[in-house]
Amino acid sequence: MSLSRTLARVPILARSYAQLPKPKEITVNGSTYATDGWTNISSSILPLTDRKLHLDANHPIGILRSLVEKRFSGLGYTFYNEFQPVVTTHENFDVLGFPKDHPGRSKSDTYYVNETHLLRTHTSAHELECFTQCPTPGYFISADVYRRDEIDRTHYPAFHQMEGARVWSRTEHGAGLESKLEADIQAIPKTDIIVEDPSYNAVTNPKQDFMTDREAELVGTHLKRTLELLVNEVFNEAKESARLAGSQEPYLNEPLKVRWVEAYFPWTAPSWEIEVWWKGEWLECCGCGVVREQVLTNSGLQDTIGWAFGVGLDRIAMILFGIPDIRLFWTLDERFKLQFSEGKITTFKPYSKYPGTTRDVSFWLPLAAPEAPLHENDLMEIVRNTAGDLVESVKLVDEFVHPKTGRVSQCYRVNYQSMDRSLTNEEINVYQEMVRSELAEAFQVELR
Ligand code: FA5
Ligand code: MG
Repeated sequence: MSLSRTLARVPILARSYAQLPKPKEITVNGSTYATDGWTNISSSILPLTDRKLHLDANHPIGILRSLVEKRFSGLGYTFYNEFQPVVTTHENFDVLGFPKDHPGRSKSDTYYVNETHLLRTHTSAHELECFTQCPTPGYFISADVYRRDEIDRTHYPAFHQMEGARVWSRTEHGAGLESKLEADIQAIPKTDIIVEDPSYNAVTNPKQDFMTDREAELVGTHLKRTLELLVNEVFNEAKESARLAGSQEPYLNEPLKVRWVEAYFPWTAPSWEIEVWWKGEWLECCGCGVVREQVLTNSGLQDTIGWAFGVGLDRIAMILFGIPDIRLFWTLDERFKLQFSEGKITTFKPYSKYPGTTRDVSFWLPLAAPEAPLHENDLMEIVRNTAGDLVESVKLVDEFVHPKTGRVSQCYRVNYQSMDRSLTNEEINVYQEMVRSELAEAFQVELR
């Protein structure tokens, strides 16, 4: 874009979004909602809710979804892929037992449509309706989810999750429940993955009282073998695709290794995360656990036991397809899109590498906390609303307290880098100036 065209956009963009009168209504995926003091969905997020990348059979996210669904078809699961991203706070938080003061509920972490509706922050928001209506013992849900978050190569405010769950009814199986669980575990296809599973800790990660020790052990084992199968399928495909692309890196000859780590989620107990050993690092890719009785009974399932998990698809797809930056999933550039097709795992070939340019913004925070104190996610949002996907990352690089005045100074470094073209210094300066004035206006910081 030429500088004159960039500048022509400035008067519109440079008006502080914090100062703009809020529209009375907001339309998301064709449904209109009244706004209120909670509304904080920004103009840069709204269009993403229509993209449905997980349904695009030729997009890496859609290809990954199909790969997993194919592995699990015929094993007793229903696949749900069409849920809309606006859900109620009840579905996203209350039903799952999130405490009222859980940070996930705050306006700085979550995009609210209004006080009662929000953009789902995870696919677990659909557990209630799936447990209620699912005709098979298990289900998978794939969907786009939204979180106000930091900006870097592996974090983006919109990403994708795949939820899985499986239940067993005590009423249906009666005294045969344990043998049914054992048989279902036996029926899971075997893998030769190496598993590190430190012994179960009843104190730090206890089972629920409504389950016997044996039931908890069997449900946990079914969950673990299922996720190991999923990981095995996906990461062996990733290796195969790297080999086909000509890679001879040593990790390709190592056996696949995972480990189970204790975790906490309000609606499961015990809870775990599975991590995969990948190119010399443990990669966290999924949270899971044995579903709490309350969630099942809230969904009308009496005397039922089961498990649930939630996998982040984007970081796995980055590995599977060799994609270096999470923003690339959202590009409309044909040079990205044309590289991928249904059912095929191929390694991404960078079509260009444009250098990044950094700019620092330093400021003093107000001494007395202003009405809305500056949260790091607010700053991320201002930068993103101003410069969109031209922002590769934003990092706090310096912070100190003035010894005499007690004021806090912060310095953030913004890396501007386009995925599709070279940026000029002039246009970066324009964006940076807008970021500075937005910050000063919205948060009363004193620029330095
Ligand atoms: C959850 O979202 C839970 N709903 C998972 C769950 C489901 C637990 C069912 C128990 C039962 P968590 O916040 O850890 O958990 O996110 C799950 C995965 O999403 C992470 O492992 C990670 O792979 C991915 N993820 C989280 N934040 C981002 C982000 N900003 N960008 C890309 N991927 C992300
Ligand atoms: Mg996590």
